[in-house]
Amino acid sequence: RVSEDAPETTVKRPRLEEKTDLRRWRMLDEKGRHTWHYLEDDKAVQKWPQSYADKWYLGLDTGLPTLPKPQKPLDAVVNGLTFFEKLQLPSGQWGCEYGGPMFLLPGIVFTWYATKTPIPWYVATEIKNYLFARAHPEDGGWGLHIEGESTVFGTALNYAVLRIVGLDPEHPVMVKARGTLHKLGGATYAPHWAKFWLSVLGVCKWDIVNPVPPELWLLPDWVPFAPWRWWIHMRQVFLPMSYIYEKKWSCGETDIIRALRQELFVEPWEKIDWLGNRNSICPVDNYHPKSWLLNTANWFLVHIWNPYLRTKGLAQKAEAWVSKLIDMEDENTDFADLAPVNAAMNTIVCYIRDGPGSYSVRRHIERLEDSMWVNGEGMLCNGTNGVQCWDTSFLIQVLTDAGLEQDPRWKPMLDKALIFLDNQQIRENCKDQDICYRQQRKGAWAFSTRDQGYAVCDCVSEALKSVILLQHTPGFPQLLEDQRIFDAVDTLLTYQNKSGACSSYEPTRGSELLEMLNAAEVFGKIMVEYDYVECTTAVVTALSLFQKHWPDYRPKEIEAFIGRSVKAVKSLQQPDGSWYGNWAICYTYATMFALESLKSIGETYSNSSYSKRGCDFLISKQREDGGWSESYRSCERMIYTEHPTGSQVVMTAWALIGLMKADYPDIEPLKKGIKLIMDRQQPNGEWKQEAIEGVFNKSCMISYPNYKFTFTMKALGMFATKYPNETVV
Ligand code: LAN
Repeated sequence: RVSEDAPETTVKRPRLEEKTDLRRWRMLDEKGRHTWHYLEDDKAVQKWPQSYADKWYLGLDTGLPTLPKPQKPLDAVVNGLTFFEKLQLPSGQWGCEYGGPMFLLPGIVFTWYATKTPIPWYVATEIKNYLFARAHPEDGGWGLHIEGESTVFGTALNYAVLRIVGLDPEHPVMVKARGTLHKLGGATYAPHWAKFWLSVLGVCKWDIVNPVPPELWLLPDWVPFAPWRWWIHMRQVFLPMSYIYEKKWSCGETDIIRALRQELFVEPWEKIDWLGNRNSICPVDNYHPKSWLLNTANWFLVHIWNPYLRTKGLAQKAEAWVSKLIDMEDENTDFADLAPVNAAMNTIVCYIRDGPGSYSVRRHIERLEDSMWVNGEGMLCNGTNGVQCWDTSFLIQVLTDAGLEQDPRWKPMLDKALIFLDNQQIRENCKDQDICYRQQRKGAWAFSTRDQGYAVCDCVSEALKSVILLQHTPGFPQLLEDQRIFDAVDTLLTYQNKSGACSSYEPTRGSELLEMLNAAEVFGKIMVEYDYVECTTAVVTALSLFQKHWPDYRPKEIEAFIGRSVKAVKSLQQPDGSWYGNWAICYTYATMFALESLKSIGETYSNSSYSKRGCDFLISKQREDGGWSESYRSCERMIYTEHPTGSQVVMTAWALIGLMKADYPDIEPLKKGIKLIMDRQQPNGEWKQEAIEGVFNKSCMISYPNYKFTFTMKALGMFATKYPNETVV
């Protein structure tokens, strides 16, 4: 409909080069906030040398030396730490690429385009390089995530990104991608989110977007499907989407936009039946088909509500409330926002509402940088603004598991890591917590940074364990006084679901039936919080550790919490003895956690049928070479599936950790697995990247590059403390 900007044909196209000089990229770490900078000036290059971490992220030679060949598992841990220590950043954390999903970068680039934010040539160039590197080797399209098959979602959006950063439509990569897109049916067959973004660009007409009614936000809290009950990621995306949908806003029409209208579709653009294609979706994109209920609701909204029933007064009221909630999200996160999906959309809302050049827009644009990442392939967008608190917590636990926490060799590294967690603890609740439906967070840690400020129960737990473990190690300072530990525990105790299990950001607030309103099509299980064995275990183990040191603090509640949680973990066990993993791949990951939960109440292989069946499951999946090799397909299909490339070190480490937590009695399978991890270690102490490790929403994979250090070393370290005399060579 209306475009609020004057039509313009002159948005400057970025200059595009073949490549940038990777030796000029630097990652700036400001108290955990990381941003990438390209130094064009030679003097600046000299003044700010590349760190080991920069080189490692960029796939350049780090020049780190060959280390003595490990004789024992503990030597391998020491070698791993010697390497990993060099990657620690000044603030005390380990930066991390967090790529995988292929729908994040488009949101950022479209937002730059819609807000007329210039794209520097080195950014445009590296985005192009990344997308070239990640195009499907056979058909040239892009999928939902880097290992997935080509979809309309991935291909239409990333094709548009490439055009915006300056690619010519006749470039062979573009021709190939376009061919694949057309074979899949073209952009009329895109899922909801893609139709939304393409309408923001003005490549689609808004009629093709299924309704995103802002009025839902006016529903009273008691309504079973009121948005405050939805999983936080869904409601925080729905929020700005509903605002933009309401405005039917599209950015200025340009040559590129006009060209995309011709290139992305199979039909002539002028003849497309926009309204009639709202529900068209390519089968490969349609992981979670819309329910009859949602289809009926959409029909009602489009054909009855919007034309006949909707009043202007109600629409304005809804818009005002949505706008206020967006402001609260921006303020609570200093414009970083929950994740780059809603951050991009909130930026557009501010651009529409506050105008170009406003503080809100400028600050948003700065903050979008926090999620950008550069690696040897090019520039991508991370799933969050980093993995800072999460990875730092695990690294600390590597040392405590390996019994190395008192070794002065690692003291400086651990001191810095502890200082990082000290700085990153969230000290206050959101001031408008109840109005904007936020969970209590005082004393908590986020997955990434305190600025982002979203407590996640397992992130709180892992950080809390790490802090307690270090602060009880002689020689470490008491940075967090007891009250701050109690704050964390108080917050953790708010996380238990009725079932006894824990979820991620909040206890479950709505029924699973809400999945009938899942409009995204490409993801499963997104509408509400579910019971997660991983998160539950983290909380159980954190509370157990806390109780050992502070037996008099809320003892009854903690005891009851743990008892109910472990019971819930047991009830989540599958008939084959495994557990389904929601946040990494898949049965192996979750079974590791479940066995740890059981161990925390003293149940192990020898005295618990749950533990024994979990171990037997893991053992049944061990391969000839001693490793484990589960594939991301397990998450989608919900059946254990092997990865075609064979054993993976991270997967092997998870299985071994699970078995060791369960005191699995036979050392032979453990030795075989440990040997595989040791054999894969490089002479300089690092491990190479293998298949993708993480997942969310059942269908989308995400990378955890630091896991190949933290979990491998944890497995080796646990083995070394359990069997100090075993050499495994
Ligand atoms: C994450 C990353 C961390 C992850 C763990 C802490 C590992 C997990 O145990 C709990 C859930 C959590 C916090 C999690 C939730 C979903 C996230 C934020 C992600 C997988 C990273 C990216 C993903 C987010 C939803 C991506 C944006 C996509 C949308 C569908 C909005």
